[in-house]
Amino acid sequence: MPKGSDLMVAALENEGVDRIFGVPGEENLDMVESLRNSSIKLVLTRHEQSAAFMAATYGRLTGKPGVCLTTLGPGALNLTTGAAYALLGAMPMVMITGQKGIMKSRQAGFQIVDVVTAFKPLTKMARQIVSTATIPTLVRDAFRIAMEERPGPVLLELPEDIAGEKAEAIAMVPVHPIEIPVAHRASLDRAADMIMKAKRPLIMLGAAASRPRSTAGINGFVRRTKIPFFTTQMGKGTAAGGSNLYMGTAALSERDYVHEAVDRADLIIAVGHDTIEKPPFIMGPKGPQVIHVSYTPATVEQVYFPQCEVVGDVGPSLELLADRIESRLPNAGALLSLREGILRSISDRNTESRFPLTPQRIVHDVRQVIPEDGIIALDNGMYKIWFARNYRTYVANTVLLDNALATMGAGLPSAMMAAILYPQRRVMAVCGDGGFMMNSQEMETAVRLKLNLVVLILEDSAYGMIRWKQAVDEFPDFGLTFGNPDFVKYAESYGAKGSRVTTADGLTPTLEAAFKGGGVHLVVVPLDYSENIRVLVDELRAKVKPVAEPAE
Ligand SMILES: Cc1ncc(C[n+]2csc(CCOP(=O)(O)OP(=O)(O)O)c2C)c(N)n1
Ligand SMILES: [Mg+2]
Repeated sequence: MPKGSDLMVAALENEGVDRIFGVPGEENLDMVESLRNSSIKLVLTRHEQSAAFMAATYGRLTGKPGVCLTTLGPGALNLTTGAAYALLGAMPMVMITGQKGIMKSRQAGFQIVDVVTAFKPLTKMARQIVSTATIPTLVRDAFRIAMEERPGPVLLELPEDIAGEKAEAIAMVPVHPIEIPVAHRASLDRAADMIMKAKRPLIMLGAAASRPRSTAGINGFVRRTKIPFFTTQMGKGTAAGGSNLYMGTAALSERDYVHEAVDRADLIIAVGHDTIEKPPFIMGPKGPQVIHVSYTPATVEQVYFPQCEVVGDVGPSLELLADRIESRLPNAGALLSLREGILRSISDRNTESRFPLTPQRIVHDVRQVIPEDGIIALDNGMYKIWFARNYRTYVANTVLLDNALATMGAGLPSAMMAAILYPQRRVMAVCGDGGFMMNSQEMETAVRLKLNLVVLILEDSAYGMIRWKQAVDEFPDFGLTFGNPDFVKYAESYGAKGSRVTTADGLTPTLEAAFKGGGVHLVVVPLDYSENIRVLVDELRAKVKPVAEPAE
């Protein structure tokens, strides 16, 4: 006779789950035993937060929910940041948490937190399982909800006594594919009409354009219409950045070089834009008109209020749109003349031999050692803006960055997930010295899993991004610097390798050697953030004049 946890694990197998990330507690012991007898691997992490970051990244990269497991109270609460990461980032994830028995309790209130209520605002669905009979349907429903557009996290709480209870052998609910409807003909006609009338059209690729299912149709649309495109930070790579239609990435909201094109455009076709991202441009009364093309309708914001919406499965809908307008766009390339100037300004001084290295040089050197399909996963810090702006991408989802919750601490776990999924590709985590230390304990997990992974740490002994904002706002330099461990010894203490870059020309060969050597290799490089003010404040203020009146 099966017990509740056996049904739970059978339901997860029915969904095709191959790994569960987490830290069990005593309330999960039936579940752990059922996992031992299953095809699913239990991957222990050293903090629940990183289990959630890994599961969310699994969802982001595969389109299928990643699964994580924790105990009740303290373990479950450690998932909150990961849940928010998946919710804002639209990453499908299923969290399974334990709980004390619900039929009788001999431990009074010990460790009990109302986890389901705590996770309501952080999930698409949060439910306690109260009977073994409902396990197959609840699990099926949880996976469907996590995967449905807009994807996100769900939580199932499995109390200890339900997990251990003898149960009837209940049949699982078979899984079948679901196609997303294609956009309505009327909306496609309206959008086609606007695009054909546009004098200076521009395409923008946003976060939802990076869904694994989206990417093929988007490339075709760009190629067939020949309209130049730019990307948001999370839309990087969806169409090849090496193409002669790439105009740049909007890492700032206005007045960067790419905005020279945005401000001159009279129409922006925003593909997959999700307003959880820091705005890639600011709509105003006089700026360009916007067509929103995505799986779900636009969220209207002060800075984003499209005049036309094409809602449906993005790839096939764009194919139908391209059918209507291909070869009928005399003005398609109107903004292309700006391309060379924008890209030249962005790559300015990127081979400068200064030590400590400049952010531009670091981005340049990293690109040298990462093949087109190689993956970099960024943590959050000042360097994210430089990578978003300067790093050219050729393949979708090869820059994993979080411009949604923008939490520190996810860089290493998300890189680890990418290294597990794509063992044949080069994978690198890029972390600040602040963000790395928020989940650095996972170096042990990476070594234990025998991953091939390079972890690049950018050392400025500060929470550099906040220190920069402090300076821009003309506050005195205060309260944002710290000391670091000896990162090389720190890596070695985990059984990983460690190297320190000590010259301007040392980064590329050190990274190359780290990849060639295999295993987990931490590389620490000191960087000089004085470029933040020189480029992102002084230079842009002086050189980039807004064309349209900025919105209030
Ligand atoms: C969990 C979390 N805490 C605080 C912040 C606010 N924050 C954003 S960037 C940053 C500094 C990051 O420092 P570091 O990782 O060293 O990167 P740097 O900017 O120095 O390159 C801070 C504190 C955040 N985004 N996430
Ligand atoms: Mg730092």
